[in-house]
Amino acid sequence: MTAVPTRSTLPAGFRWSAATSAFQIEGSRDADGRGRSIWDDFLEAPGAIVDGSTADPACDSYRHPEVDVALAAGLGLDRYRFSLPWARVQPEGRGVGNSAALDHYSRLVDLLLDAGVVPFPTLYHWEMPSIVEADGGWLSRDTAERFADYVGVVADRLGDRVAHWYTLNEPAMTTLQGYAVGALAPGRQLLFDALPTVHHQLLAHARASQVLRDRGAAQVGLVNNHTWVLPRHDTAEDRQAAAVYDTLHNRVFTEPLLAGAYPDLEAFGLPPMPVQDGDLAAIAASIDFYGINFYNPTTVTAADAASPIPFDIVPTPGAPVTGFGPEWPIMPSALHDLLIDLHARHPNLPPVIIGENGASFPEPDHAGRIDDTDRIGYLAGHIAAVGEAIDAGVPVEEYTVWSLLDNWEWADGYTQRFGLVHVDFETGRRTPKASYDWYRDLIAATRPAVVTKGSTR
Ligand code: IFM
Repeated sequence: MTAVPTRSTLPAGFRWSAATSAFQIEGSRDADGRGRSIWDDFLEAPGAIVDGSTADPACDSYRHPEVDVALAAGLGLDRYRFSLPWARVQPEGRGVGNSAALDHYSRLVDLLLDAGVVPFPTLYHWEMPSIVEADGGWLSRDTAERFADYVGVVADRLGDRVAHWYTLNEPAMTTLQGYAVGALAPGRQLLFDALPTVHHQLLAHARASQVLRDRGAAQVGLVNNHTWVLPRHDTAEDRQAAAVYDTLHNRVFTEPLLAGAYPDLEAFGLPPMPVQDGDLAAIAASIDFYGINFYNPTTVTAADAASPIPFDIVPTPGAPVTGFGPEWPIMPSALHDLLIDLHARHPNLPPVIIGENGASFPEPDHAGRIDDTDRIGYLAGHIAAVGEAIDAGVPVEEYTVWSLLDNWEWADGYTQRFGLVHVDFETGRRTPKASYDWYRDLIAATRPAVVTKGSTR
C-alpha cells in the first residue's frame, strides 16, 4: 500500500470520525432506571468474559460525557459515532421513553454540537433489552416493529438536532456470534437456524429508516462488519468453503440492501429467509449510505465431512497479527479489495462510510503516555487502502477509528485495548496515546485551508 492520503488525494469534504458504544464505555448500569439487556445477562454466566469483568465502571462515561466530547473535539473530528442503548430508553422494551435517559443523550448531543462535532448516533449496538430477547429477540419478526417504536421515541427527542443516524451495528456479528455460535450475547448456538435473525434485523433497520425519514432525518444507514474471505488453498473445496462463508458473513446482508434480493442460499443447502411480501422492497429502499466496519480478512478451508458447518476458519499465512493473535490478521489490502469488489458488484453503490477500523495491541493497564506505533501503522495502512479505493472510484465519504477510548471489549473484557486514548479503568484517567496525536495531525493536514466548524456535515 502507498502512503497515507493527504488532502491532494482525498476528495473535498472527506469526513473523519471516531466511535464508541454505550455498553463498552458508560458503566452506571443501574443509573436512571436503566433496564437489563442481553449483555447484563451474558456477562453473568461463569466463564463468559475472559477476565471475569463486568462493563462497570468501564470508562465511566455515563457520568462524565463532557470528558469524551472534549477528546473528540480535540481530534478535530467531523463526527462522533456513539450509541444509544435501547434498554436505557425503554427499560421495559416498549412504551414511552425513560426521560432521565433521554435527557442524558440530549445533553450529549448538545455537548457535541457546542464543541463543533456532528453527533452520529447508532441506535442499536448489540444491547437488546432482556425482555425483548425473552419474547424471541431477533428470531421474532415482531422485534422489528418494537425496534421501530423505540427508534421513534429517540427521534422524537433528538431529531431536532440529530440528522444522521446509524440504525444497527454489525448485524452480521449478532447473527454469527450472538445466535449461531454463542460467543457474544445472547449466547445462542443455533448454527444455521440463526439465519432468520438476518432478515428480522434488516426488516427492523428498514422500519426504523422509515420512522427516521418521516421525522426529517437527512441520512440513515446501517453499519455492518465485513471481511475479505480468502480460500486457504487454491482448491475447489476451499473455494466452495470460502463462497459459503462469504455469503453468510457478507452477501446475505449486502445483496438485499444493495440489490433487493438474498443470495441463493438453497444452492449451499442453507434454509431460505422468512421473507414476506413487500419486505425486500422496503429493505432495498432503506439506506442513504452503507456503513462498513473492517478489521481483518478471514481465511477458510473446507471442513471435515462430519462437521455441522462446511468451513473452518484458519490463520492467514504470513500476516502479522493484533492483540487477538492469529484470529485477527493485519492485511490492509483486504479492505481495498473488499471495497473494489463491492463497487464492481454494485456500480450504483450509495456513499460508503467506514464506520469502524482499528486494532488492539497489548498495552499496560496503568500507564502514562503510550507510543503505539503498531496502531499508527495499522491505521495508516488502512486509510491508505481507503484512499486507493477512492482513487479507483469507490464512493467512500468518511472514515471512523474504533475506538476513541480503550473500553470493555465484550467477551474479552478489559484485555483488548483499541483506544486512541488510554483509559485506566481503576481511576478513569484518560491519557491520549501517540496515535491520538497522529490522527489529529492527519485530520488537520487533510483539511482545506479554511475550515467551517459546526457545519451539519
Ligand atoms: O468493540 C467492537 C465493537 O463493539 C464492534 N465492532 C468491533 C469492535 C472490536 O471488536
